[in-house]
Amino acid sequence: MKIDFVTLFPGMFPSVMDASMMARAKDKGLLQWACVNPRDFAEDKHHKVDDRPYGGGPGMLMMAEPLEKAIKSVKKKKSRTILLTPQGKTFDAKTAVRLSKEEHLILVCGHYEGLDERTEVLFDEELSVGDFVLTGGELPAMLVADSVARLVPGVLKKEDATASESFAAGLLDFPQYTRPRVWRGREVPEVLFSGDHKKIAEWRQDAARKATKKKRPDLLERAK
Ligand code: 4G0
Repeated sequence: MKIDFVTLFPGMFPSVMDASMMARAKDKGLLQWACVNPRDFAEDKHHKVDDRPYGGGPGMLMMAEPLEKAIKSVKKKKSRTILLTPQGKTFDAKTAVRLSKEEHLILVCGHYEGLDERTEVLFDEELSVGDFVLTGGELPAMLVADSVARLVPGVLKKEDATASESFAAGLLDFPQYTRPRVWRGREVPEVLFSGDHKKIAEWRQDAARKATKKKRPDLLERAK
């Protein structure tokens, strides 16, 4: 998969996109990424990318022209172009699975008070990572990239991949424990030492259901 970020702040990306899992995906040749800056496509001498809203009001808007040129410079036949905006559909595990099957994502990061409304024709879809406003779409874009990249076949070790499906299936993961066997007087559940894999699997399924009911009852409601 290739991911192009359209952003006025390309300096924000390497620390996240070249760390940990993303680095692994890149090293294995499963993921490439790059940034394209609309400012490089602004044709006036000040490289202007924002302007004041017609009709008045506070703040600035991103101009259509530099954004369109930046997107066009990376767009291919099979690209999917996505705007990160508080006005988009909420991103979730199911969306991540769908996007992980694309060969090229163009993630467009808005800034200021938003974009000229007419730029909507540039996007295949609009996504939000939650009902709150940030100073820019960069963090949402990297969040989407991380969540999608770990689902690209070969990026995760196989066992982990199934864990992610459990969220898509509407349940939290089962609780897990590592050494020491007792911590602050709290013991690891006895069944996990039984060596009985069938019993352990049953315990985990039940524990996942209980954890979901306690921490995220809304997920169980939605599954009905
Ligand atoms: C476009 C996404 C981009 C429009 C982006 C703001 C939160 C999210 C931006 C606006 C963002 C999110 C209309 C304020 C940049 N903030 N929740 N900020 N408007 O995914």
